[in-house]
Amino acid sequence: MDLEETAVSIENMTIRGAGRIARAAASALKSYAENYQGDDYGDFKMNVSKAAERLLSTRPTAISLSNSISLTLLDVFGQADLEAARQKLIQNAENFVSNSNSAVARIGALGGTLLEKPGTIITICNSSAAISAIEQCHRAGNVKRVYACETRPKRQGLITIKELAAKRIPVTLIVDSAMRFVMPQVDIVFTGADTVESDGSVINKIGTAALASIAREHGVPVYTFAETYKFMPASKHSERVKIEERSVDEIIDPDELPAGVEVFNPVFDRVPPELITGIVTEEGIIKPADAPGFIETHIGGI
Ligand code: RI2
Repeated sequence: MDLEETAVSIENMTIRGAGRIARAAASALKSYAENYQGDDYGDFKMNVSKAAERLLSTRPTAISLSNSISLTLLDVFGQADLEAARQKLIQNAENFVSNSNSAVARIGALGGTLLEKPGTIITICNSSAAISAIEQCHRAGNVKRVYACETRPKRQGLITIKELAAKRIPVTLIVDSAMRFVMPQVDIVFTGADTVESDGSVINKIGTAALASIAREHGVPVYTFAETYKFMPASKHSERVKIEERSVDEIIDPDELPAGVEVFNPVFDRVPPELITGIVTEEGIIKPADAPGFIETHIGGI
């Protein structure tokens, strides 16, 4: 897949999930650098920067995308010549992908300790980090059942049920509007994250804030799984990410819309820090209030 094909696949969500998007962007920049034919360092810098901008333009909300690009380009243009810059970029991208995969595994291991006895989990959308944690809870013998929210409009809950069923984890698919109905049977909420803002707000798939509010109403703890590169970097301290709006046809065939009806399709939610019990990172489990210090320590360099 060349860089433009990767960009289009991220845009149309063939490649989706904050972690996967981040790894795909790093890998696309790596291939771009490997296959770069020119010999002028200035042109290399300009073309790599344009390639990075194209990847950045694909989806606005997951900070994992811009963090992966920043980490892949870290110190690249300060190298003495084109070849050194190329090698630096390739090494950065390889490190990012390998660290990202290990982070998901480590988060799963930590998440596996959150259920101390057999219980019921509810999750939304499809998060590889949350699934990694569910799998570890299952290995510990502590998963009675997982409720998987369908996650309209793109229905990524269907990916979740397939993945859990393949691991023989008991799973029940529900429509999103059934989340309150089942909450009395739920012991813990597991969600992924696209971004953790510097005040500890978690940005995740639309419906996550409703899920967290309903959990709070029922006294059910809410854990979010977020690798370090899903936190806002210190350079963006106190900024908010843009919440992506996607097209009408994800919800309804535009030809079926009565005249004069508008459709609004925001695809992410901002979950306020007070609704989150803990954020599970590869560096440990933190409280949302710890986010500023965590960001300074772990992602301050970009
Ligand atoms: P992992 C997804 O976004 C979901 O919101 C999911 O919770 C989040 O990314 C994190 O996924 P989308 O790309 O990185 O489906 O844990 O819009 O796989």
